[in-house]
Amino acid sequence: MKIAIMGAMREEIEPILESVGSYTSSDHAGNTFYECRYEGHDLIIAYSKIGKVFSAITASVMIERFGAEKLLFSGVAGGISKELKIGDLVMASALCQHDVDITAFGHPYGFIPEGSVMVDADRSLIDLAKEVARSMGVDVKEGIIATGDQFVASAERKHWIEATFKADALEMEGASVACVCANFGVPFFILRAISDSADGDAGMDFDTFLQSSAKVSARFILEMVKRLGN
Ligand code: 4EH
Repeated sequence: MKIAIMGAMREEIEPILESVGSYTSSDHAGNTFYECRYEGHDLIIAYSKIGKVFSAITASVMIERFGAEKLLFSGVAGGISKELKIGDLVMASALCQHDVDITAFGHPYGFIPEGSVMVDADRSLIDLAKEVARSMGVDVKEGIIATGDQFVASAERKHWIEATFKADALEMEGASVACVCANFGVPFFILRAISDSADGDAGMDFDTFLQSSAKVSARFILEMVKRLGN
């Protein structure tokens, strides 16, 4: 099976590239795409750059040009839920765009006509992740991930996102990737390890924990690939 693995930042895919052995690379639409064989699968790996627009481009290219049949996202996130500490894993059950606001027309926050506030992730990939978590002896929380083109470093904004969307974690790419995959009919899975708590300390914590948390997420994603059937 052709499996896409994407991140937003170079740091999020570097631990994956380091683990897969040899690969080839090609440039397209502003990204570099890495291809390799791994555990009986064809992998296509890339980082998009930060935010909803760049991540939507990359996911679209992985599906349309490279023929990805499933897409796994690996990266870091700001924690909202008190259960999520730095280094903990969270997988999205559903994702939303916290920065979409056409409430002036009577729509709820996050809603775009002919779309939906929440996009559900693939149930069988979530179930697979639960099995992988059990066999690795690690904890993965399932929750709502809110996405927006903002690095959230304020308790006030974080609490608004929590109250409005019941979100457990936030980041800047998951919902756009989810939207692309849902519209192409490609099953997707969004995994994040917490790098900060999206409050006043977020900037400093992020710099401290980006690399270590990115590794936690990458390691788990590769275990999932090993368990994916053909
Ligand atoms: O890709 C962006 C990165 C931050 S912006 C979203 N990623 C990390 C997840 C994330 C996040 N998103 C929003 C972790 N913590 C977050 C938070 N709010 N508090 C960035 C980072 N470094 C350099 C430049 N931009």
